[in-house]
Amino acid sequence: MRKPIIAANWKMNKGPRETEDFLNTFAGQPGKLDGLTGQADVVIAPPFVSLPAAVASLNSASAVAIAAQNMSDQDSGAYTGEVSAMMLKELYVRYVILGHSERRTLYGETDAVINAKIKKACESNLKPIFCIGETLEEREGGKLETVLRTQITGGLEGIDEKDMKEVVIAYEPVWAIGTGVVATTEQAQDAHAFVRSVVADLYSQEVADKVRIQYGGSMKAANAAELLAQPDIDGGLVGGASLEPGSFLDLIKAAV
Ligand code: G2H
Repeated sequence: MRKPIIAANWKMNKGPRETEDFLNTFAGQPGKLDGLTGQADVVIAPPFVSLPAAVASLNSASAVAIAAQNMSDQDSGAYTGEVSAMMLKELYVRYVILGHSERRTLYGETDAVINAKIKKACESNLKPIFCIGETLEEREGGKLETVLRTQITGGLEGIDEKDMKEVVIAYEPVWAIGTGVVATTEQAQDAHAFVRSVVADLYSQEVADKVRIQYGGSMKAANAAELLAQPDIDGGLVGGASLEPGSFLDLIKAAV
C-alpha cells in the first residue's frame, strides 16, 4: 500500500511574509490538518528565499515537509545563483523538485542535467520529486511512451535500487500545466501505469510497486478524488490550487 503524497509547488509565488501567513492559516491552527498527515504525506515547496520562513513557521519536526523547487548538482564554488543540497539540508528541507517541465523548457535542463541533480539529491539524503511529461505535440504524434521512457531512463541513470526507494515520480503532461485542462482520469491512469512498467523494466516489479507516482497538471479539489482513486496515481504535485490555504486543504481532504 503506497501512502499518497500531495505536494504544493508554489513556483515563483509567495515571499517570506506570504509564506508565513499561508502556513499560519494552513498548519498553525489546531485541528486543521488533524488526521490528514497520517493519511497522506503533505509537502510544501516555496521559492528558495521563503524556505527559512517556512521552516520557522512549521518547525523541523512538523508533519508537513518542506521541499525546494530546484537544486544545483554541485557542492559549492563558483556557480553564481545556484543553491546546494547541503544548504537545503541545513534548512531541514526534505524533498527537492527536479526536472519540472518549466525547468526543462525555460532553462534548458536536459535529462543529463536532471540526472546529475537526482544523483546529488540521493547522495545528500534529499528525496527527489522527479518530474516527467510530454507535450501535446508529442502525445498527438504518438510519442508519449517514447518520451516518457527516455526521460525516465535518462533521469534515473546510475540510481540504484536503494536510492530509488527515496524517489517520487511526478507525471505532469505539459499541456495540462497551469492551463485548467486536466488529463482525463483514463489518460492519467494509462500514463501512470506505463511509467510504473518502465520502472519495473529498469529495476524490478517490487521497486515499481513501491514507487509513488504523483499526477500534476491543473489538479484541484474537484478532480483530486477521482484521480487519486486510480490504481497507479499516488498523489499530486499541485501548482495553482495550492496557493490558497483553504483550496489546498480541500484538495488534501478530497485526496485521502
Ligand atoms: C504543474 C502543476 C504543479 P498546476 O506544473 O507542478 O501546476 O497545478 O498549476 O498545473
